[in-house]
Amino acid sequence: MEIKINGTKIILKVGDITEEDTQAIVNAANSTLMGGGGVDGAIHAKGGPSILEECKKIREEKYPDGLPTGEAVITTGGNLKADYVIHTVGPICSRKFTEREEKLLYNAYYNSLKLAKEKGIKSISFPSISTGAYRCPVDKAARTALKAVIDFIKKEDCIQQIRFVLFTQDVYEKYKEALNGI
Ligand code: AR6
Repeated sequence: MEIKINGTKIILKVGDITEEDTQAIVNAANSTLMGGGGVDGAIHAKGGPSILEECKKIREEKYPDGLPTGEAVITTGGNLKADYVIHTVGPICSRKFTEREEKLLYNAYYNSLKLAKEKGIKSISFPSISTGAYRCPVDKAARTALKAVIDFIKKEDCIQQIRFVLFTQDVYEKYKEALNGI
């Protein structure tokens, strides 16, 4: 499914984000930036060790205590098709989704897009941040994700294409419902 708002195409698809050929892909990382499971594990495994080296440097130079939830940083894409990986940290929901989790998740998407804009990135792919290991409810997380993206592109027309690359049909359907409801 796809829609166009303000010159930016929003695309929802089922797929593996590590295969995307957008200029940047977004990693659902954790504060350590040292890798993990899920999307994070897949990105580091396919992208190779240079991504981790850059993450270590970012930790040393800018975030010795870890990347705060809702913030974003950028590395190159190593061996991936994408030129860049934007690493962000979503909230740990453990199934609850109060205003606090909503705001932090919103920030994770919005700050990733702000960083993409600063780097002149024209196309970007997002996974469904925080809905795996961090257990945010997918329907609510989908609405927040789409709201953040749409708010951003209503203000900025710099990014041409934003993809949501969803791992399963089930998650895809939830995003589709959320987009239809906006
Ligand atoms: N491509 C697209 N989506 C994927 C892929 C993939 N290759 N692999 C998994 N997903 P998660 P989180 C989906 O757990 O909830 C890590 O250990 C997955 O099915 O990757 O933000 C980090 O290091 C789910 O729908 O991210 C953190 O510690 C969605 O991506 C923690 O998990 C997000 O699942 C972050 O947890």
